[in-house]
This record gives sequence, C-alpha cells and structure tokens, in this order.
Amino acid sequence: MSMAAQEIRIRLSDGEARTLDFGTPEGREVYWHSTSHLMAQAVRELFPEAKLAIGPPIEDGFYYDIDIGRPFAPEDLQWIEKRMKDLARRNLPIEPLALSRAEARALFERHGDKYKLELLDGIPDDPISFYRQGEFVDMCRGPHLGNTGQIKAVKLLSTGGAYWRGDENREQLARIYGVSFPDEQQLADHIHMLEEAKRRDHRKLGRELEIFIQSEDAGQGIPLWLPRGATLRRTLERYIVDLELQLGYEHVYTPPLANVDLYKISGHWDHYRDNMYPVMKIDNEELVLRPMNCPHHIMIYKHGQHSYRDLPVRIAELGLMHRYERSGVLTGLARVRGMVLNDAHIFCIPDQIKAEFITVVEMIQRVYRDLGITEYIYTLSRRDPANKEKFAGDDAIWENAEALIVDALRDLGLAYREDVGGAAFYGPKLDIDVKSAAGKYETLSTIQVDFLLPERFDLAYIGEDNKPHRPVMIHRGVISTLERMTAFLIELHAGAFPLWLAPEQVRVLPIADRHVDYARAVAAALKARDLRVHVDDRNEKIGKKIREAQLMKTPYMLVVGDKEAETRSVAVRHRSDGDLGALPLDAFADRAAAEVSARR
Ligand code: TSB
Ligand code: ZN
Repeated sequence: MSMAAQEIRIRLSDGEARTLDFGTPEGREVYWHSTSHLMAQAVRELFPEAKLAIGPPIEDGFYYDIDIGRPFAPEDLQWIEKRMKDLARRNLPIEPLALSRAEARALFERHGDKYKLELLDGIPDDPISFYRQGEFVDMCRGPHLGNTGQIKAVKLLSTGGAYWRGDENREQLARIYGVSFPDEQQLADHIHMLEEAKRRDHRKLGRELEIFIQSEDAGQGIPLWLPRGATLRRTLERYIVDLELQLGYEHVYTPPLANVDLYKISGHWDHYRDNMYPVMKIDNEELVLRPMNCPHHIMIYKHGQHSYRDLPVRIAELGLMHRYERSGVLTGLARVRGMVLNDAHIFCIPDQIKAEFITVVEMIQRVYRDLGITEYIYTLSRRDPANKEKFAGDDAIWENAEALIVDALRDLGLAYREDVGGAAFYGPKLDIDVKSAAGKYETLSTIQVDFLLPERFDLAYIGEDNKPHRPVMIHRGVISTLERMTAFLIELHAGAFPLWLAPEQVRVLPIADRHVDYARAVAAALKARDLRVHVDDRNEKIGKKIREAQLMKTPYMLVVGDKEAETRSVAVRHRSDGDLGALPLDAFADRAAAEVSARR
C-alpha cells in the first residue's frame, strides 16, 4: 500500500497518547482493531442479545466472531455498517478502563457473554484491561485510537461461519469481515483492488478457461492439468529449455523418488524434514519423494571427472518434486504439494561465481520481458545470525556467500530489500518477487549460492595444478515451478494470454454449414504455420460462436462465409481490438506468425 503518511492518534491503555502512521503495519493494525470494536459496539446496539467472542485485526482488515443464534444476512451487514458510521460521527473518546476480575465477571454475566467469560478464565491479570467508548466496553489490551471519529470510511465485506476456538466440536459463530480507511478514496481504491483480484483469481479463471482442476478424489494440492493448461505449460517448457540450450545448460532426467540417505547427507533430513513426505519402506530400502532436485544433480556431477577447463557445468531439469505444505496455505496452482521446477545446478570454480550469478540475473530479466512481467523486486534472503541452528555450515561460508551476492548486485546496480532469516538452509539467495492480483508478494525466481552441499557430497574438480579442488554450486529457478508461474500468468494477464502463450490462438468460425470445408482448409493452412487453431463447426448462430470464443479469451476469431471462401480470405476479430476487417488468409497467417515469434 503506497500512500502519503497519515497520522492517526493512538492512546495506549496506560493513557499515554502517541501518534502512529496509517501507512505502517502497526498503524493499520491499531486502526483496524479499533474498527472491530466499533463494529462490536454497533452489533451490541442492534442485537442486544448478541454474544461477542473475539475481534482481531488481520492483514487486510479485521473481523469479529459473534453469536446471535443465526448467521448474519446481507441486510444485517448494511444496518451494522450504517450504525458504525453514526457511532464514528459521534466521535466518542476511546478510553482505557481497568476492571477488577470480579467486576469483569459481573459485567459479562449481565450480558450472558459466555465466550468472554471463557476468555477471562484464561487471563491471569487482575485488574483486567478494558476499553470503553460511549456505553460500550470490551476486554482488550489495546492500544486503540483516541476516538471513533478517526474512522472515516468503513466497509463490511463478508460474513461466514467460524467455530469458537476454531474447534468444530464447539459452538458455531458468525464472523463478519470488514475493512476501514482514513478517507473514502482509499476505501474505493481498496474495493477496486479486491474486485480486480477476484476477477483475476487464477482458481476461478483456471476453471473457466479449462487450465486445471483440483480433485478431492485425487488429493489436496496436486492439481490436474487439462489439455488447454497442458498446452500453455508445454509452451513455457519448450521456451525455457530452448533458451537454456542456447545458454550452455545440459538437460538430464532424474526420478522424483530417492533413497532417504541422499537427504541425510545433504542436510535436508535435518533441516527440511517438516516439509517432506514420510519415508516409504520397500525391500531393504527407505525411499522418500524428493523435496528438491539438488542431490540428484549432484550425483550426476559426481559421476564424471571434471577439469577446471570444463567448468561451469550447468545441469538442468524440469524436475518433479513434492513438499508437504500445510493444507491451510495450499492455493490453486500458486502453492501446491506436487510441482515441477525449472531447476538447474551450476557447478563452478569459486572465481566464476560472480559472473555466473550475473548471467543468471540477466537471463531472468530477459525471460520476464518475454512473459510480459514488468513489476518485480529483488529480495536478498540472508541467514538469521540469531538463529544459526536453522542453517547449516559455519560463519565463514555464510559471510562469503552473502558478500558474493551483494557484490554481484552492486555490479548490476540493482536495488533490493533484505529478508533476514529467509535463506535456504544451505545458503543465501536472491529471490525475485512479484505482486499477485491480491497485492501480496510471491517469489517466482531464485538464485542461491551454496558452499555447503559441495562439501557434504565431497565434490571436486581438477585444477590447473592437477590437484582436486572444491567447486561452488549455484541453485537457480528461472520460471519457478510451472505451477506457480502459470498461476501468476493467469492473474497477470487476467486469462488473456499474449498470442505466443495462448492455448488456443485462433478459432475459425464458419457462418453456415456450407462454410465448414473452407473453415477446415483455413485451419490446416494456419496449423502448417505452427499456429494453434480450432474450428467451431457446430450448427450455432455466428453471434453465439463469437461470444463463446470471446469468453475463452481466444486472441483471434476468423469469421468465414461465402465472400471469404470465394476470395480465400478471413474476416478477422481480435478479442480486445474488435473487428479488424478482412485479410487474405496468407496475410493473416504472416501477421499471426510474426506476433508469435516476437512474443508480443
Ligand atoms: C532452485 N534447490 C533449489 C533449486 O535448485 C530450490 O528448490 N529452491 S526453492 O526451495 O526456493 O524452490 C524454488 C522455487 O519453487 C521457489 O522460488 C518458488 O517459486 C517455487 N515453489 C516453492 N514452493 C512451491 C510450492 N509449494 N508450490 C509452487 N511453487 C513453489
Ligand atoms: Zn537446488
């Protein structure tokens, strides 16, 4: 959220007043927390029998869990919102209030507030911290806004069910979500962003555009790619593999299953086990689904003898891996449990690292240009020096690796933010993060410098001195996992992929049955130019055919009737530019083929 600093006055429970900025996370937290109290106050006034549970601020607003013995209806939300605005306009002071345990108990018993009574039992303090605004008091540590008048723009967004204490065996409560801002314009912008995010949501578009499905029967977090999604994915795979071939990578195939010993040596077992599927015993082996491809690529490097003259060795694979992600974080294709990474491991001489690192950054920049990704930020993910046991290897290794990345970033002149503690267990990384439609940053590409695994697996190359030396590894993913990249591209383009990526590039629409033969001839001519074409030969009105092709965001629709068949031409419609008029078939083919190869 970028906005001018907006001071809001905040009073703490000890009565000390200070100011916070709404543009900061702390400021928003207090602001939304106070708005959740305002909502509880409104609900109490409108539904005197309501029992209040908890009402925290969250990342993008607030909620309150309330028991009125039934769900809230949309009209209820309107009334509550209106009452909140009235209460805000009255500009009630919000004041801290200390109640003895006995007073607090008596207050809750008077209202039949059984959830608050249960919460009270879990709080050791005496007296207990409350906040008061007008007639309404709520048990709370604060801090809060100094008065309700600072809440200028409020929207209650949705309501749904929630279990008390998150326990499905306990009472079902009604949760109301909302958001608020210091002015109407910010609220309007936020609502627009939410609508955009909904419109672009890759789970919704992924279903409508027949990209992928999630099947409960198949398992959570392991989506199935439909033919159109597979076409998009194959286009990305071919593109990146071709580019890697140009850049000196060698491709290998390794299996998703391996002996667990490999991960005991690498350190995954000690540092990454929480993210791994459990061991499978078969014969006298213990196997796991691999969470990363590195150990396999290391085995391949180790298989050969390497002279300093052959380095860097760049081993690449679209590698299938499985990670145990908690069910709560699984999101369509963006965060899954089974995934294919555009992976490579570069084995190099220590003094090659910087140049190699820079080449990878430039490769990523080029790929983003081709994919139409223009907004991204660099994050240097370091080890947390206060939490060293999460990371393997000694201080010298880490300092060296981090310094190398910083040095390369300086040479490239790139601005970056830092994430202390965000490193992989084996080394620091430069992540390239993009903003999702919902406004959250997500990592697509990553480049990681690793002095550790070469050590663990005792890797060597033969130096100029004819003696063995230790290589360094760079782990890198450019287009990320095909899953996450596809999710991101769907949202970035709102499903209207650039021509070169569109699963169906052209749809030929014969006006009547007698034009179907010509339509097929048009399709054949375009296929011969490597375009992805379908013919809609159903016996339907042309208007309907156009509407449906448009809904699937097909870039080009070619309408063909008597005139087109006689003159070997096509009437061209573009999904966003509309009617482009008639073109000779060959001219259209040239135009489309040029657009594909330019990746416009
Ligand atoms: C780059 N060993 C390295 C590799 O050599 C590695 O696995 N790095 S990683 O753990 O950072 O993962 C690489 C990329 O996979 C991440 O940058 C992210 O874009 C993507 N990714 C990670 N977890 C998931 C997931 N659960 N679903 C989809 N994509 C994921
Ligand atoms: Zn790796």
